[in-house]
Amino acid sequence: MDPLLYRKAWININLAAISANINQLKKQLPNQTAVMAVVKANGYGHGDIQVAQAALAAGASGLAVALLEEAVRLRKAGIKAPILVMGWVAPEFARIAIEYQITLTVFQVSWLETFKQNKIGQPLSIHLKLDTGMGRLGIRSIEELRDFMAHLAQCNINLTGVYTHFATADEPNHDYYYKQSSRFETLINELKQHTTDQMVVHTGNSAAAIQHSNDMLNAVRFGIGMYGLYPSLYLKETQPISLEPALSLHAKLTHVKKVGAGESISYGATYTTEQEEWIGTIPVGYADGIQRGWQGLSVLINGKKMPLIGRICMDQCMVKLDQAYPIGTEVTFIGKQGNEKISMEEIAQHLGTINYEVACLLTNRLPRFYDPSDTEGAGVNF
Ligand code: PMH
Repeated sequence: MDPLLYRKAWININLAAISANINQLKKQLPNQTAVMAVVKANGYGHGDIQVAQAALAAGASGLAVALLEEAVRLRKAGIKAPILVMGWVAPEFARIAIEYQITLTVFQVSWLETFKQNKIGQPLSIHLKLDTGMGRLGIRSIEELRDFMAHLAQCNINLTGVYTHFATADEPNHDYYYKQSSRFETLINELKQHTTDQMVVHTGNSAAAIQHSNDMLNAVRFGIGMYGLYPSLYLKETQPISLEPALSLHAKLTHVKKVGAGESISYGATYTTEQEEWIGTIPVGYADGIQRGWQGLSVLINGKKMPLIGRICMDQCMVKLDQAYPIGTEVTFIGKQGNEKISMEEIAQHLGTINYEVACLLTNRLPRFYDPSDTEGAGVNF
């Protein structure tokens, strides 16, 4: 069903860009390294099901999410590819993972004990998480690993993969990356003493996949780069790979007026006109993910940058126009108009955050469109 579009505000997702980004990475990776598409958090705000389908069609061999809920949602949408849940899932829900053929991330002996007590008939597939320096989830020492493997032997579980996650792979200095890599190797060597199972061994996120392509073992977990966004400003500047952003965000002016000098705009009267000015009203606000911190950023109208002025409201915000424009004139918050563009990175810098957060915080109130004819707003008629 098409989303309702009574309000003139929407997101375009260019799925061809998702495919192109996967192909760019694949060109750089050794043949034996597969791509897992990371589609957690509603595909970083881009739409999990649509991105998953596009990624699989472009040659991704599996999917990764954070929550069991996210994995089940993909299965219910008819997606058959392997899905890894990277977050911690309570052992009580292992039955759900088995029912939907979803792979869980496991690394705790206590987890295995609860799982064993629940006496489930069919085997569960898991990937073992090793914490080599992220300090978040996973086994850290050889002793813990031995203990885990001893308990695993008593469980109806297939160990189908093992992985770690890098904390600094997006940086120019690789020291910590190498420290983590070497810890991983030590733990993997120990693991091989305890099992002969065929496992998918994977370490890399986008940054590691881009900067250390030849170290990437059996698979990479490609998140931010798949969406055409760089994992850090350093990688955006150095561009070791060419990525194309998939998301653009647009709206149409709902009101245009001329105000006299010395008039204030929006809550708190934080902006006061210095002279007569044309002011436009746009029907998006912080409930759409355009946070109050966006005040002072620009939007594109008529191919030109114009500043958002005054406080951003819940559902609306105001822009200073360079002239009168008709109601219904297109406004671009993220993306291109003519020769100008506004990137998620520049928004993130203004907000003091990262592009990941800008994308993930765009709420579901903004409808997403995937048809290529919509990518220039052409398919959106009002
Ligand atoms: N693997 C794991 C375990 C992750 O948590 C993430 C992203 C990825 C792969 C993909 O990383 P990329 O998007 O940089 O390619 N996780 C997060 C996070 O927890 N906070 O920001 C990104």
